[in-house]
Amino acid sequence: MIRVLAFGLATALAAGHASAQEAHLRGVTAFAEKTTYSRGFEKFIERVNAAGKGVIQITYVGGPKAMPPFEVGNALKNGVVDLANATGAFYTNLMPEADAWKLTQKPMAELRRNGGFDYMAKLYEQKMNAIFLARLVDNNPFHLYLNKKIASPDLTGLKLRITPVYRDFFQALGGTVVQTAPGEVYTALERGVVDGYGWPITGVFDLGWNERTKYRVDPGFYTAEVSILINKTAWDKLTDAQKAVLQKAAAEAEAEAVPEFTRENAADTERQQKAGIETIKFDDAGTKKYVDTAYQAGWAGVIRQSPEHGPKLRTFFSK
Ligand code: 173
Repeated sequence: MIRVLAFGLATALAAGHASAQEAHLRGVTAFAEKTTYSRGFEKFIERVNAAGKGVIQITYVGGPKAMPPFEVGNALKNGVVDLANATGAFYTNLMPEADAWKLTQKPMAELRRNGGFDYMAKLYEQKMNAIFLARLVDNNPFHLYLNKKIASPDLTGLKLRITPVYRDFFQALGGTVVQTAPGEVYTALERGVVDGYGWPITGVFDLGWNERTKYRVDPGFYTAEVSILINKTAWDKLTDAQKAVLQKAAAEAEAEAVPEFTRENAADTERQQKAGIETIKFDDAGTKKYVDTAYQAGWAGVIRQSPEHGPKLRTFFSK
């Protein structure tokens, strides 16, 4: 009897010991290290590593030097990395619906209440084997940057650098598009391979594109999305205490996104002006056509690629 008890106790201690071991996760970012769209993830890692001593620790693998941005989705899905900082446009090969985040007109807090978040979360589980932890970028409009002046929303004859974010919109206005990772934009501009590019209001200075940019078209359109994903197999192996450290850091990061980008949008708008980037504005009718086309072409693209889920997402995400 005592032997049986002793054995049981030893087993319980061993099991207790195993589950109390510090978890180690590896995280990669789809954007250059220490630039605008990696900073939120880097802060998240610092928070987790500070709060998670002895519980959970993240090793930062780095950015595009470690892994091409358009490969990050695959690596996360297959468990090559446990955590990824990426935008939906970079893994549309696995989940075309992820690009619809750009079209959200409601804050994440509301989407987490109205079912929109849960709907997307299910798609992340099914298509990416991933848990969506936090959206780190929101309230951060995209713009068209140009080196040739235009007077109306007509992009005929212009060659523009894109990702899936901008494809349907720029094509709807007559533009010719070429997809590149952010790391190739500078060279494409320098060599005149493109006449312009799509990018959010912030981050133009990170890789020196200001040196090769004459104009920004106003207003912006959509809102950028960059989020932290975790491989679901890795997630399922974590204890409640380990999950709690990630969830707390994730909730804090998501709550900070809107105020953070309100500040950064204003700062970078001013910085662009000081750097001599001129704004192009259309007349009222042109502006309306530009913005309406953005949303109309954007949703048409999402629905074309996902006839099953696109219309549903539109009802959750649109105002
Ligand atoms: O232009 C891009 O590379 C892109 O799609 C994007 C998305 C979110 C943030 C920054 C860039």
